[in-house]
Amino acid sequence: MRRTLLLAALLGGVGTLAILATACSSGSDEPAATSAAATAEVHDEDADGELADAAVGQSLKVEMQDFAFAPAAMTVKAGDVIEIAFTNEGTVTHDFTIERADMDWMMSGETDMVAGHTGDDHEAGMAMHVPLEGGHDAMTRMRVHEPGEYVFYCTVAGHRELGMEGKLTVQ
Ligand SMILES: [Cu+2]
Repeated sequence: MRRTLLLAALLGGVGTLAILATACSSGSDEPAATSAAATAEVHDEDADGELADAAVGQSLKVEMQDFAFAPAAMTVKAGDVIEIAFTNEGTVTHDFTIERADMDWMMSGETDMVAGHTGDDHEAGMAMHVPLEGGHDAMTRMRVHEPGEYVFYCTVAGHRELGMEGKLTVQ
């Protein structure tokens, strides 16, 4: 069932994601407070291993801070595999979340995510969700299919308002 949903999301693209997003209890203009509902399964959107085996087109480093992202603006190419090394340099838990995008992503290599979280928050309408405790880090790969401007932010209550928001430009 779960695998079918994820596969449908991959194959169906925007339409399916929109349906999943409709099921999300939070609107796009307010932080989602759904990360606690993360399932116990390991994030496995890349079940066929395609992202894991693909050549990396660009490597980025993103710091989560109390309370900002550095950098707060990134530009990548549509269809490229982007490897992002996340580090939470802050003292409290933060996350990197993209709510709506036609994209694939996966944890790659050593990850150090918040206990009980796996980043597999698709049912909550999130396209990508990487929660990290202070001082922890994670390697990820992602690929956004459609050019456009996407917002990323931290879903922890109040953090977005304090400045934890940024822009991902996909060309
Ligand atoms: Cu935060």
